[in-house]
Amino acid sequence: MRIKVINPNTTAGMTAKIGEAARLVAAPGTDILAVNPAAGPVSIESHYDEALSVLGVLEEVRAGEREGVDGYVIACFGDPGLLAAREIAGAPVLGIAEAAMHVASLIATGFSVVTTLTRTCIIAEHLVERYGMQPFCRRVRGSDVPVLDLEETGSGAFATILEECRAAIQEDRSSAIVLGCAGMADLAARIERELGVPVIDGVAAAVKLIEALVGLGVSTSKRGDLAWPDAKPYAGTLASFAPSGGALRRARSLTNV
Ligand code: 2AL
Repeated sequence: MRIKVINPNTTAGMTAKIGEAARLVAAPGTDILAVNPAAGPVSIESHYDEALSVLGVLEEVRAGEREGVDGYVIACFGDPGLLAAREIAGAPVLGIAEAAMHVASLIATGFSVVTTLTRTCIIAEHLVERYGMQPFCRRVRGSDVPVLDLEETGSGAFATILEECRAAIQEDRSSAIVLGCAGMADLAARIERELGVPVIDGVAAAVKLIEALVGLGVSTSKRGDLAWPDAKPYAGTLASFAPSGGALRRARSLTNV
């Protein structure tokens, strides 16, 4: 099975770290393709960054459909472009926020999200609502660690995040932590050892859930709103993004029959 893990920002070092975290949990026989778009923000820390990252995510999913990958992970905690990606993919697509929150809700009655800049808390809070996680999510906490500080040894990011996680356990009545950034993927095991509660990294959670969905033989429904977008032309510099009505995937599955 091949899972394409898409880092929606353009920082290659973070993509490599995300790939390593994915490979650590992947089953034997699962290949992880960790990629990032060539163009776009170096980190995603605002609604604007997030909106502009979506084209790169969709470009990677379109390429993945041509390559015939078996599943996709959108490895940014805002789950940018998730439903659009599902529309254009025949294989299952998961965002790391939805994967992490769902896993946390299965092993604890209450969790806190610990994320990067406080200004991004609203993005996670909107996702808590969208995924129906209000009964489980006790609080979304900003650590005010910038995303790219997670790439710098000596930035003090680990200590700051650890203290925010400790405060979550003490103050929020939470019994699990969801890490609110793909750049924290390498911190989960250390924080878990320090605090003695489950710490969920969405990259690992999403990879295992994709393996489970593929194992169950289920994928995104192509009936209703997640059906292939209707074919139509797109104008100007976005002409290459014009939907083909799912012709590519349908042609491939017909040849496979
Ligand atoms: C993220 C993330 O996961 N990747 C990124 O660039 N920004 N999320 C966040 N809350 O800062």
